[in-house]
Amino acid sequence: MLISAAAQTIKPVVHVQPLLAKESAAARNVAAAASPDLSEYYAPAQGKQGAELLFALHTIIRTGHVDRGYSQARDELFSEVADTDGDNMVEDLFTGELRGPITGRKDSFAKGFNTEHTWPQSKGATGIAQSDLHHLHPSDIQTNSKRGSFPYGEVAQSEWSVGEGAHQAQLGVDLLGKTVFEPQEAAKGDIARGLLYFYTRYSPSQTGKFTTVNFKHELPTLLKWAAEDPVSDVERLRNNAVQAVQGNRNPFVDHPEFLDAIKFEQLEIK
Ligand SMILES: [Ca+2]
Ligand SMILES: [Ca+2]
Repeated sequence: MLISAAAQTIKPVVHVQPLLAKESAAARNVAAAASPDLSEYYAPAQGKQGAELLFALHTIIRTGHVDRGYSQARDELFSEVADTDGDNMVEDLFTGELRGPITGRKDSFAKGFNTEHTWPQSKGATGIAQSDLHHLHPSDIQTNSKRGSFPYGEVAQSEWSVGEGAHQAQLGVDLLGKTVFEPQEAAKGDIARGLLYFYTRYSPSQTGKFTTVNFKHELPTLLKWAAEDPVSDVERLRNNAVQAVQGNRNPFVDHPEFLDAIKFEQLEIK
């Protein structure tokens, strides 16, 4: 089922108009994604595990992280980060629906998109974290309002849904009776790695609103999703695009094995 879900996410490239400059940039990005030399970037994490590795990664990804403000971040999201193939068509995180042409945040509103904070603003995505592109995604405005600030999870009893088959997103209760939001199959690992990044980036330097109330409930599901929906080439390109504008990377896209080495399930999540 997961293989077919992944296959369905491969969409034909729609060339609205010849965009030679962007296409050659995309081609360079593909080459970079194939063999990025990140050994120096991750050198301080080498040989570490558990909480020690988590803190080493925190220090690496905090260093050089530039806050460009929320408006600029959303323009970067819609024009570059969520459009790594450069065709001006952008995907809804929750169902995979493609919309465009979109070249910035103003176009995105006109196409019914807004910006999903996978770590909700009400749970601590404020300040520099509000505009941290590693956890921001284009999303349909109505689906995003259904998600609200509920935790992500696997719905056992559905109350609302949109999309079909592997592209369905739904809201409902999980096996523990908690209301959760479940996205399309292809987004599950991406969301998981973004939230695990967010915890690693911000938990040691918490601000007033920061809370792990969602994250604690989500964690077992996030680790499951990260394993079931492995890192894709699009995610690698996205990671490069985010680094280009905000100066830091998602370690769990570059090195999924860090998740096993940290042993999140054995950490005390405060
Ligand atoms: Ca695109
Ligand atoms: Ca994926």
